[in-house]
Amino acid sequence: MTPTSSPHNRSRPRVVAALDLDCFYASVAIRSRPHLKHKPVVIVQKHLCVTSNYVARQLSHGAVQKMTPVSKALSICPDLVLIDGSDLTPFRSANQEVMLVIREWLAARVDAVRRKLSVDWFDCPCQKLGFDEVFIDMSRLIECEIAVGGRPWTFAAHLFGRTNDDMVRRTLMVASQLVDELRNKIVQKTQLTLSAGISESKLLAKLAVNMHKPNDQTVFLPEEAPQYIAMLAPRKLPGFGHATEKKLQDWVAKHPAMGNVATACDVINTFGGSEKSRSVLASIIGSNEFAHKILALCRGEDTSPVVESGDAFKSMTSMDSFRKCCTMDDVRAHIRQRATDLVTRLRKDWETHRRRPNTLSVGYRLGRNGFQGTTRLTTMPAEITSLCSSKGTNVRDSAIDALQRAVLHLLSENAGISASQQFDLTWIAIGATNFDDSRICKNKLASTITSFAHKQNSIRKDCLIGKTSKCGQQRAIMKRPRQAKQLRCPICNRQLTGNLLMINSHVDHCLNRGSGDDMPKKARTAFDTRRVDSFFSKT
Ligand code: TTP
Ligand code: MG
Repeated sequence: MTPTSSPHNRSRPRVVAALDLDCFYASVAIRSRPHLKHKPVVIVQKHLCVTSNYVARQLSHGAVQKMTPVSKALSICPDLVLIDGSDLTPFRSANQEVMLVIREWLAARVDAVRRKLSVDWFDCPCQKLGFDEVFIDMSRLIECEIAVGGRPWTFAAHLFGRTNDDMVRRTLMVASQLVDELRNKIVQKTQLTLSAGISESKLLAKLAVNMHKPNDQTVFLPEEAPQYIAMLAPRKLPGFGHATEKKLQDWVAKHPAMGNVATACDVINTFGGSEKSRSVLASIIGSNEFAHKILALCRGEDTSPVVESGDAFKSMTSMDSFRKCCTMDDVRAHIRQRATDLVTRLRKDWETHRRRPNTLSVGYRLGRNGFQGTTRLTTMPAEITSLCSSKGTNVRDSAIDALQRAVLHLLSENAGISASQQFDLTWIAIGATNFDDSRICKNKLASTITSFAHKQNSIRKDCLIGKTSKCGQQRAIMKRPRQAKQLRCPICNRQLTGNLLMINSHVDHCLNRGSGDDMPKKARTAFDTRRVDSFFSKT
């Protein structure tokens, strides 16, 4: 078992719990409509049932699983109850409720053992993954619980795998008892059920969470995990996404003599044998670092830490896609809806966290350009941030107006969306990111990055001059965008450096991978053939 890196006890086994709420959107919707509890219910976004409750999943005449098209779901079960899930507000709030219960419960447990053992306060890092999943690093807590003693020698979970190591067994046993208590607490406080996986790493905990669903939990005893993982299809591994699978399959189809990628073991045999084959893998998937991660995953190795993600979202995005949007009236109406949503959330966020975003991101897609979208960043206009942190309905409307203007301007500058042009807008995403503490925000705003529109103008101007004179070329170099400091990608939340062109190109790349913290999963999957690839890159 992997030891933790605590300076106090280097041999302490590591314990990670993965929690996943059951049929999350459906549970939240049914909670406020208790008469639907025993009926088959689906949550609909566009023409898709993004989730279904377990009554619908267990129908005797055919299951309605999540991600079933509505027409197909209705043909399976004409009595199905359809609930519109386009407004994510209730799901977002439910996520916050659950996180609060988890934090309070962990704090109470830590406080109890700390007093008994007279040790300093410590935190149990919690890492959120989307709206309904969270990893908790319980290593230190379990170590203290064992030191306090008095817990029964029984597992409170289904068991998978085996171990001969008594320390590992005892540690995961106590962890299963604690996670069971935590799950009961969450159900009692929120009426939402959840499932859990408990093991030594995020990888194994995440595999375990789906083994007994709903409302149950599984301990993955890790001794033979590599052998188990070797037989899995690589796509089953969290972190190994559809796009990676496709690239590898395409490559082996062209090079059948080189091996295959049907199982994790095949991936290791094909690409893990030598430096040369590893670099082939890196060239197929486009990154050395990622190739290394893929091979480690296939071997069942995962030492990635649970990174505390905080309760405040690092970025907020409001997005929608449409079949047809070719007139300025339609564009304005769509932008207004997204702007209203984002401003409402920014105002709520101000009330709770007293922070303001420095950066506005605008994503768009023109035509049926596959899943490719483009995102542009610009400084969040000071008018919007100050209106979002002031009280009053008029103020709110003014903030929406200002945001709508800023987005329209950016779309006209970058995507040629204007009354004089023909266009076919099929997706839009308006986001706020790069949040600052309000006090720092005042000074930093407008100075950290230069307005994207301004940059575009100066770059265009410089290019023209550069074409005509040597002196102009020199000027173009002189006038390159300044280095942007401390800018966060609104999608993957990484700290970015470089000029705005580089940053925008990173965001485009990221968007097409789709790893946004705050992006609903459907949107992520829609734009991202490699969504799950970002599982580990988030850590
Ligand atoms: P999941 O945890 O994948 O699904 P779930 O919680 O509904 O069901 P399970 O009991 O199997 O965990 O996703 C969480 C929520 O995210 C889900 O309720 C609806 C939403 N979602 C999307 O919007 N799009 C998607 O593609 C998926 C998979 C989920
Ligand atoms: Mg779930």
